[in-house]
Amino acid sequence: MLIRVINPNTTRSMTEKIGASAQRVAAPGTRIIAVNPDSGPVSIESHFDEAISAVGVAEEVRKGERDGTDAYVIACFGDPGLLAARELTRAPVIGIAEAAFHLATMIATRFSVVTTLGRTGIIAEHLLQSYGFAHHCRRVRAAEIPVLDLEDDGACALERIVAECRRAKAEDGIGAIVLGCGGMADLADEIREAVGLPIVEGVTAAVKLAETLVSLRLGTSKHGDLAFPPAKRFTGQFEHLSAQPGS
Ligand code: 2AL
Repeated sequence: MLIRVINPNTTRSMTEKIGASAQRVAAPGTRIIAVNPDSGPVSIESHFDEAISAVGVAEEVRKGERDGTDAYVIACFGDPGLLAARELTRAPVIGIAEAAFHLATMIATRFSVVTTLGRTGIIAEHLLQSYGFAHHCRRVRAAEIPVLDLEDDGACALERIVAECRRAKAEDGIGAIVLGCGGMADLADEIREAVGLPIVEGVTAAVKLAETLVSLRLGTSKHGDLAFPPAKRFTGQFEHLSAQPGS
């Protein structure tokens, strides 16, 4: 089974970290390819960053279709371009936020999210609403860490995330915590150890859900709104996204 894990930002070191976390939980027969777009923001922490990154996600799905990909994971907590990506393939496409929310509700009645910057909290809140998980989430918290500080050993990211998780445990009346950034994938075990609560991390959750869907032969439905988009010509810098085989 081939799972293409797409880090929607262009920071290669984060893509490698995400790929290693994905491979660590993958079944023996699963091969992970971790990729990121060639162009776009180095980190995603605004609505604007998300909008631009969604084009890169679509490009990576188109590339994956040429490689026989069995499933895709979108490894950014805003799940940028998720529905567009689903339109482009019959394979399952899983966003890390939706994967983490689903699993959190199966192990706890209430959870909180601990994300990077406060200003990106609204992105998680919108997803909780649109996916129907808002009633399960007590609070979206932020450790106030810029995404790229997760790549900087001197930034004390782990300590700051643990401190916020401990506040969530003490104040929110929750049974689990969802980590709110793909760049936190390598920290989940240490955070779990330090906080003493189930910590749901989206990259690993999405890989296991992708494996489940593939093994059950469940792919993205092509009946209805997730059918391939209408063939048409794109112009200018997006000409390469014009009608493709299979669409
Ligand atoms: C993210 C994420 O997961 N990757 C990134 O660049 N930005 N989202 C976030 N809330 O920090």
